[in-house]
Amino acid sequence: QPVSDVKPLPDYAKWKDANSLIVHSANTIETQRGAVGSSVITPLNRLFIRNNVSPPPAGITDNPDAWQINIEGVRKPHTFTLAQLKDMGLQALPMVLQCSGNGRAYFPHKPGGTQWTVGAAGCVIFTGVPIATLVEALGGVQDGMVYMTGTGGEEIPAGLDPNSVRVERSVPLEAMKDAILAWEVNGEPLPLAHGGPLRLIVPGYTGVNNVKYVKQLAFTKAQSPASIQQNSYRFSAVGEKGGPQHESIWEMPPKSWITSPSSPDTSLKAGPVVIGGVAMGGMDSPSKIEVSIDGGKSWQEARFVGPDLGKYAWRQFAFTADLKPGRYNLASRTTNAAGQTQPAERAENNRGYNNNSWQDHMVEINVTS
Ligand code: MSS
Repeated sequence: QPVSDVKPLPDYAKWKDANSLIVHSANTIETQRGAVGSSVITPLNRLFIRNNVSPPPAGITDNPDAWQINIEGVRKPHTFTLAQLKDMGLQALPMVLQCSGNGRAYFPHKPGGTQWTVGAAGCVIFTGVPIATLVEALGGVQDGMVYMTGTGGEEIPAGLDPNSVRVERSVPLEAMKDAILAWEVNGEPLPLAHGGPLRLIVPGYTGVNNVKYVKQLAFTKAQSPASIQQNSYRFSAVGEKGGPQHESIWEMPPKSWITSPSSPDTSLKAGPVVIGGVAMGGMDSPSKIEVSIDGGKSWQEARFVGPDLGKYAWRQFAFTADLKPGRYNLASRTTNAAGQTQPAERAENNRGYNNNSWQDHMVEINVTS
């Protein structure tokens, strides 16, 4: 990006590594394609940030153990402090956190919203208490509940949403199975930027469903009335406004992209070139990864580089190609353990959600003698 476009990091994210990031705005910060590294886990100082409204005051993370959360819609509703949650159970969850709008920049109809390329995603380890454990301790979910609804801790500025003062998301009840309430990420107390002191984590589901600064977890009959649930994050046709009649953005599809070489203007010398990237499987492990150097005409199987940290994590891959001088279109395509393969075409939709097209994510390189 030209130097004049470089925006400063906002105060709450000053500790991040500016050289690895693209700052779209104070609340939308993307990881550069080449800054992912090859160690499975994304360092926190390079992890993307997305806030729909400004985060709450930094002071809320000063005394994390005193943070309170209400659990509703169970037989014995209860308010816990974070200190109490810490004694109820412990689960570490390596997983991809990815914004619903990651890859929006590649939609030809130019949807409004942050023009994320590949970097509104990272793979991190959240640690917290399994929600299933809490629910069991509280006598189970009340009869007739179909959704799990998380309520965020910041206030939506007046006038933005007539139906809610809080960021609220509902997911199908079945998502509870592997979900946790997390207070730690990559071994550190959860920072404000990523939802500290406490965050709802729903692995396999897009970023927005992972409610930060969570102050209430409710099992509900209906989805939250908040606009972020009813109107945005829905699959509507291009040109059509989203509404409750459209499918909500929940589960992530399989996806991969090349992270090195990372940019179209990378100039490479002929000879062996290691092509690297990341592959995620969505709701199942990535089980196969292929690379193409001819824009998808032919494919060859690449190998996974790092360990398998479970079905919700991504895996780095590598493929060594012996390249003669010329121009190449590099692409990658993953298949998950359920047999779903990343498609060539994106699923068109008005707001530019869930882009997992391998075509859209190609990198064109120039190899010289
Ligand atoms: N939460 C809250 N509370 N608020 C807000 O704003 N956002 C979303 C999630 N959660 C929010 C929440 C989104 S949208 C996303 S992506 C995520 O978050 C991000 O994360 P990080 O940590 O990275 O920042 Mo899209 O689908």
